[in-house]
Amino acid sequence: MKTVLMTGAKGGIGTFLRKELKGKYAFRLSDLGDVADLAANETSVPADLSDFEAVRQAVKGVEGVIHLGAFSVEGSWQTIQEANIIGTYNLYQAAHEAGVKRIVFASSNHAVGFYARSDTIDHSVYPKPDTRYGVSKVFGESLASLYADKYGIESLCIRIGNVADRPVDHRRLAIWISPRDMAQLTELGLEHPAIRFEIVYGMSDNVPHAWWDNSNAYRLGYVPMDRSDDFTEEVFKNCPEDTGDPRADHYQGGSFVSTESGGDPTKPDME
Ligand code: 15L
Repeated sequence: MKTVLMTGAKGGIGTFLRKELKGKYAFRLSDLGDVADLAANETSVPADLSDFEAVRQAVKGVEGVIHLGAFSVEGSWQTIQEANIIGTYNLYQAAHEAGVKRIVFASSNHAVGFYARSDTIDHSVYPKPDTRYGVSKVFGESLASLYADKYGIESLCIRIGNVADRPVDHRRLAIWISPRDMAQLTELGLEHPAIRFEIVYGMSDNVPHAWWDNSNAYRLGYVPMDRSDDFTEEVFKNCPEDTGDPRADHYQGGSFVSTESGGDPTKPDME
């Protein structure tokens, strides 16, 4: 059984993945504090990602990393810089020094949040981050690319939509990914023999709502099990399509795009 370090293990996605991937890996679980409810094949290695020495200890001897650890919404520059920019740098550099060859990087849809919902984008589009948080995810993808080309560390970057048991609003009908589909993509990222540097979108089978062309994930063998369209009726019954923030409703990143900029629909960058 492979030993895999999971950073950010106490977060929502980490909690889902531990359940979905139970028994498949020996997990070294890392977060700021101890992970309390350890199952068989799980150990806890608390580490602050901005502390290089702590990260060095955490990666020692592992065969792969699932890098979820981050401040996962918009935050101050200092917060994003420490947790996401320095933290991800430390992770890649420590992995390189320890000879770890495979990393699954939790990127985010907010790396491309300023694409309009009328656009269909694939993995090769130029980034359009909607927040400092989104910028940190673009940074992480760039770092993954650099460490692939320079040092041969293989990365699957998953631009995650929203991992949840069900899509909770209209936007999530486009970007939702079920826990088991997220687990499938993660396992593919750890196991696929021919990954060097790849970007895929972390979404279930979201036809006809999706804005993303996920053909790169399908090319790598991803076969999503769940469909957001099964929840369309429920979402239309419970949520207004118009959230009252036209800018948020116009762009893929939703409310992240209007954080700190007001949500003025007359702004000239509304395409
Ligand atoms: C993310 O990247 C966030 O981490 C998560 O909390 C959700 O807000 C998600 O994006 C989303 O866009 O719904």
